[in-house]
Amino acid sequence: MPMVLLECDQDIPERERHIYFKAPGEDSRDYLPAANAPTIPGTLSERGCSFCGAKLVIGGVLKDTIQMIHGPLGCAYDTWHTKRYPSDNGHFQLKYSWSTDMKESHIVFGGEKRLEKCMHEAFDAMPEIKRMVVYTTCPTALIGDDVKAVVKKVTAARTDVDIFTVECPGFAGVSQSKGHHVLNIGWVSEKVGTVEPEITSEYTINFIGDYNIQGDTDVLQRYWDRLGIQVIAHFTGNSTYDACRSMHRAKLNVVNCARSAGYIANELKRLYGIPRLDIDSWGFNYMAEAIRKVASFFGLEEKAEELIAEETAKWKPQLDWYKERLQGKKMAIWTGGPRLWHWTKAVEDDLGVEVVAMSSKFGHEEDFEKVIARGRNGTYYIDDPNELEFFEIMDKAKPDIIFTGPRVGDLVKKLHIPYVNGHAYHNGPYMGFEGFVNMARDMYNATHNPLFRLAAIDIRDDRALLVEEAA
Ligand code: CFM
Repeated sequence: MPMVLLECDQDIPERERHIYFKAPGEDSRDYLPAANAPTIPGTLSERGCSFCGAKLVIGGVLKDTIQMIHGPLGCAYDTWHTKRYPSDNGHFQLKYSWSTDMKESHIVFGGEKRLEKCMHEAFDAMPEIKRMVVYTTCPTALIGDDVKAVVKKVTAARTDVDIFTVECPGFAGVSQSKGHHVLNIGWVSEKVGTVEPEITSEYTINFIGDYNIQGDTDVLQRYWDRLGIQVIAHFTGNSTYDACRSMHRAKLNVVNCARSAGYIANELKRLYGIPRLDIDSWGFNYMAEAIRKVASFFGLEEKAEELIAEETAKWKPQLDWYKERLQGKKMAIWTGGPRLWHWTKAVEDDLGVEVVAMSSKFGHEEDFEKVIARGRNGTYYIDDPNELEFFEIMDKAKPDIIFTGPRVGDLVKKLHIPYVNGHAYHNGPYMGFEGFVNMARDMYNATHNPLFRLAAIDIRDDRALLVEEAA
């Protein structure tokens, strides 16, 4: 009985197809959870919308670009500043967001004029910024505003600007995953190949599917620099709009998040013949393996070994200190999808932590293939979970720590289980050698924090206090 029908799902038995419990000796190919499917009516999904997948995850990371969101104010507000992807130009992209603030009359009479006015206003207000991404949202897509025609007009009036249009309203797909796809394909077909980069090394890569969460990109950039590898474009951590237009000139595409950006790597291979190399950037073993793979493509094996030895000598003692104290702890990962397969073996091998439950909001079946192959027996694998399932699984799996976002994090607090932000991190970066020490430190601080035990005491009950004092 490897697929699981939870107690709370008795009224929506279709949910059984989405929850797998891995047992020894099974052929897991027979039991892949259904994924990337429409959410079942009756279940309160934790998913985001397709527009969010394009804007919050990929487009909004660009550090020199106006993000014009053609829709009601909430679409702009709710995809702004919840994600921490800093940049080396003063975090322009974190400070600002733009909305056409569509109201009822604009919906009735059309919003094209309003969009045109807003685009000019934004460029006038920020004269040093010459790049813009315009997004449609549910209402403006439904009323049929011709955004591309407006972009054409504005570009004709301002010859020094470049504008990219993302037509991916919230309802375009079953989750944010659709937004990744639309942005990837749109960008590679309309923008890649329109700028020529300055080539400074014979070893050139694009680093794809890394969004500089709390400085991840910066850590990896130091490794590429030491190997003498030039990064033509980061897609899109700490990146400029124009760097991403010159991706066609790299010799290799190195892919971290295959879910959100595997599409552009595949297209770059198809259109320009650039090979794709997937890596894992979290964890000591994985990071070393990644550096070896990239270096061996260019014949830089020796330099790679030096780098790995140096970084290991510097950070391994700290990692081991945490490993000693985290050994045997149980962990749940409740995020988007890829971090499940990036992390489960990394925390097991490098920290001795067992991952006992993993849920993916929008991963596809291929993500479940990867995570089930890498994950342990006796672990739950869940697609598109709801809140009641979360509580029931936590009760069964009993993790000591949960990696998830602030929304599920609030539920976690009610259970008096420590939580670490698995999306934007607590105190990152988490990638690379030093990053994984940060991740271990945050796990240690969370699991050893006495507040969680104290917070679980009902202070209305004097006896509980007495028991606590006696302890
Ligand atoms: Fe890729 Fe990401 Fe992730 Fe993701 Fe995300 Fe994310 Fe995630 Mo939150 S791009 S798929 S859409 S690794 S925002 S930085 S943490 S759910 S597992």
